[in-house]
Amino acid sequence: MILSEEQAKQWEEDGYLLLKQAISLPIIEGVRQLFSKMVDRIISELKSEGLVEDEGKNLPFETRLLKVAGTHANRFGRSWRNQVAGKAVYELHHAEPLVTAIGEITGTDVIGHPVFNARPKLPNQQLTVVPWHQDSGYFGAQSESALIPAAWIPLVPVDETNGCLQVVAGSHKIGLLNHHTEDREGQFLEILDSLIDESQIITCPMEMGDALLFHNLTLHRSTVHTTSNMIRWAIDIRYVRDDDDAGAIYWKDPDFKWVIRSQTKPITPLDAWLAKW
Ligand SMILES: O=C(O)CCC(=O)C(=O)O
Repeated sequence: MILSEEQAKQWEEDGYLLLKQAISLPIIEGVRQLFSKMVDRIISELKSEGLVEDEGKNLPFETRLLKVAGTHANRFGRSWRNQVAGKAVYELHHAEPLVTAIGEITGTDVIGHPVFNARPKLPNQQLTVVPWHQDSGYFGAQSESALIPAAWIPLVPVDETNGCLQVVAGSHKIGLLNHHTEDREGQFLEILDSLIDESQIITCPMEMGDALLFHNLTLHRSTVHTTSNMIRWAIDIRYVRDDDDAGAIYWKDPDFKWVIRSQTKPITPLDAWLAKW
């Protein structure tokens, strides 16, 4: 077993778990490089439109999109998926000991969920302020009884100044709440702030290599990024307990199952997964 008794109990009772050093740094680096290629494409596009001059080719991943694109970054969206569906993301879903921990949490074969998001969060950017929500708010009511654990993985060190995650401990036990959208830039689904038990809010600073696991009913959000000089990069990925209803957002081919670890089923190869995007 990878998870201690205490960790397993925390998952059950609190609906979240911070796994320290769950992913090796070379795997994290692979994801950073994949996202850097998307930054290259964004900056080339802005350059070809005459919106930027210096492409900042020597700037680090932590600052380039901010320093070169600035507010033009907004038009490329609050999160990316299809644009960055590449080998490094597949490998991240296979990372150890994360996968073993997920298998212990679900108690089944490890099955990948299609929803993942690359999230560049720029300083003081309203577009990427994510309000309180449960992931099942997006997946639909049929996912309420499913187990769809998320792993939120920072690609830079994060804390309360640059928009780390907050969770509400124990909120996975209150069932699926009503979600709505407000007239805000990101148009995220959200719940009423008055439903939050403030005494249970946990702020989660993290290092690179850490993964924050949370249940599909656990309330979470990310706050404003208040530093001025770097991008908070993160990726969130998901798994689903085998044979659970993975929700409205699932592969268009109902027979496709992304098998990540199994004793009895063949493991889905990279090219089969890539073909789904
Ligand atoms: O990364 C963020 O800012 C928000 C992440 C989130 O809400 C999620 O993974 O569901």
